Amino acid sequence: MYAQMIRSEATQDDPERLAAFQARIDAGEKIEPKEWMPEGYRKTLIRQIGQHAHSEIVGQLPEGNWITRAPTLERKAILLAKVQDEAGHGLYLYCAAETLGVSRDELFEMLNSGKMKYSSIFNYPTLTWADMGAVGWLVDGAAIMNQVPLQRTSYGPYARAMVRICKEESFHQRQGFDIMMKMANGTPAQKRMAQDALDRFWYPSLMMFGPSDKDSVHSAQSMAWKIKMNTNDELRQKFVDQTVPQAEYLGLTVPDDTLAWNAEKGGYDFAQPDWDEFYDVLKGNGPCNADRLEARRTAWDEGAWVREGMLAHAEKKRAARMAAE
Ligand code: FAQ
Repeated sequence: MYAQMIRSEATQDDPERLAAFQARIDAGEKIEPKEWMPEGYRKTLIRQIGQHAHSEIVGQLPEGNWITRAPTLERKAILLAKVQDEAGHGLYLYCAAETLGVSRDELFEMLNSGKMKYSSIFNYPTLTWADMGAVGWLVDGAAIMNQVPLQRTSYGPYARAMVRICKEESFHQRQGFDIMMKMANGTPAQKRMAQDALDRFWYPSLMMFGPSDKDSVHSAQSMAWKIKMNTNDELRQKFVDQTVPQAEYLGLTVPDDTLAWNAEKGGYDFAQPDWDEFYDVLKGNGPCNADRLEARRTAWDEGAWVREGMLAHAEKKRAARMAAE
C-alpha cells in the first residue's frame, strides 16, 4: 500500500503553493524537513533516498563475500573498513528518509518484501578477487559520478548526507583502482583476472545510471525539483569519458568494439548495455536477486532479539526517568 503510494508522483496540491515552492527550488534554496513540500516531492525523495539506502546495505554483500578470502591482512583490513563505510552510508540515508515521515522499519519491510528497489548492480556475483578491484573502481566510480551532483540536491538532509558519502566513496574508488593496478601489472594470470572482471562489470556499471533518457520515467519531474541534477544519459556519458582512459592506463580493454572518441561531441561513442537484461534484473531475475533478498531477510529475522532488547532497555530507562520525576 505504502509502496504504491510512494511510486505515484502525481500531486494535487494548491497551484499557488506549488508555484511558490518551485520558485524556492529555482532560486537554489534548500528545503528542510518541517517545511511545506508537495506530496509528490516527498514521495519521490522517499523513493530515491530509500532505494539509495537499500543499495548501500545490499551492496555490502558482494564485497562481504571476499572479506575472509582477501589475499593479505592489509587488503582484508581495507575491505572490512570499506564494507563498514557502506553500512554507515545506509544509516545516514535512512536517517535522511526518516525526516520525510517514513520509519526505518517501514523502509526495511519494503526492501525485504521486494516492494522497493536497490541498485541492479548488486545482483551480479563477485567471482574472483579482481572483482573487488572492479567493484571499487567501476561501481564506486559510477556511484560518485551520480552522487557528487546530489550534494547540491534541493532537500537539505539528503544533500548534507551526500557530502560525507562522496568523500568516502572517492576513497573507495581509489582502493578499487589500486587493486586493479596490482592485478593488471601482476602475473599474466592476474592480468587475465583483471580483464575478466572488467568484462563482467562494464555493462552492469553502465546500467547503474538507469534507463536511457527517453525511457526514464521520473527524470523530468525529479530534475525540475532538483532531486536529480543530471539526466541518466549525461552521467553515463561522463562516466565512460572518465573511465576509458583509466582502463587504458591499466592496459585493459573495455569490452566494446564500437568504442570511439567523438571529437565533435568531446566524448566517447559507446555501446548501450542490454536493456532487456536490465529490466529483467529489476524484475528479480538477475543472477543473485534471490540470494541478496534472502540474506537481508535472514539478517532481519536474526537481528530481532537485538532490536527487542534495545527497545526494552530504552523503555526501562524511560519508565525509570518518569518514576524519578
Ligand atoms: N537499479 O525513471 P528512472 C552505490 C528504476 S549506491 C535499480 O530513470 P530515477 C554505493 C527506478 O528506480 C548505488 N533500479 O528513475 C556502493 C525506477 O523505478 P521505480 C545506488 C533502477 O529514480 C558502492 C525505474 O527504474 N545509487 O552503488 C536503476 O529517476 C559499492 C525508472 O528509472 C543511487 O540510488 C538501477 N540501476 O533514476 C555501495 C543514487 N535505475 O522507482 C556498496 C540515487 C533505474 O519507479 C558497494 N538514485 N531504476 O519503481 C538515483 O540517482 C536514481 O534513483 C537513479 C534512477 C539514477 C538510480
